[in-house]
Amino acid sequence: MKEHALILVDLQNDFLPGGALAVPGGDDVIPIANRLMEDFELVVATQDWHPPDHGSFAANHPGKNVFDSIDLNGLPQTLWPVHCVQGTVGAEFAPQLWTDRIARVFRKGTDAEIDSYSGFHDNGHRRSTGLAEWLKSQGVQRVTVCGLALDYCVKFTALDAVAEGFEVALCLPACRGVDLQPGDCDAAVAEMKARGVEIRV
Ligand code: VGL
Ligand code: ZN
Repeated sequence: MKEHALILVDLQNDFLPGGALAVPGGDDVIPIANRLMEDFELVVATQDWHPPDHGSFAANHPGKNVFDSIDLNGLPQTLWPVHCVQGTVGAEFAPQLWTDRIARVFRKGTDAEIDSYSGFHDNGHRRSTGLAEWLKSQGVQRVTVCGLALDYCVKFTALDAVAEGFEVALCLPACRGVDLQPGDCDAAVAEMKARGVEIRV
């Protein structure tokens, strides 16, 4: 039997309304994610987990503003508000999330020098979080991805899952995006679809 896992992406306080990098409607996905977990034998979660000196924070680049684009150690980097700092309330999972159903948590963005949108690798594909290796060790061949933010961490996690050889579905009702530019979310969905991700609506 093909094991099918659910990957919950970054369901953390800082991405919910009132958080440092609030995704509009981010709180709507928590009850949907809770219900979705009941359909899976295996649930994993990613957690954005930055040190305070992380290079993706605008505050760490004097003269730069939030949402500016810079070169960070050779990679294009959008600058974000300080968010998901290790050990802070903002980095914790949403209190309404049924975390007892999560078998393992994979933290990312822990290296100050490079960001990590995907739950599998950093943005330079330099280091693995161990997620792909662990899923494969559990016999997983198919994953369903959902969470926050659709046009960043969800997208890159789904695309990396395809690259790792998994069959990938996206549960769109359990995602919300940033849409820094209008249309970003639609473009993200189109890109995932073009790369073979099954879009479930
Ligand atoms: C995310 C921007 C910065 C995400 C994380 O979870 O989509 N976006 N860090
Ligand atoms: Zn982040």
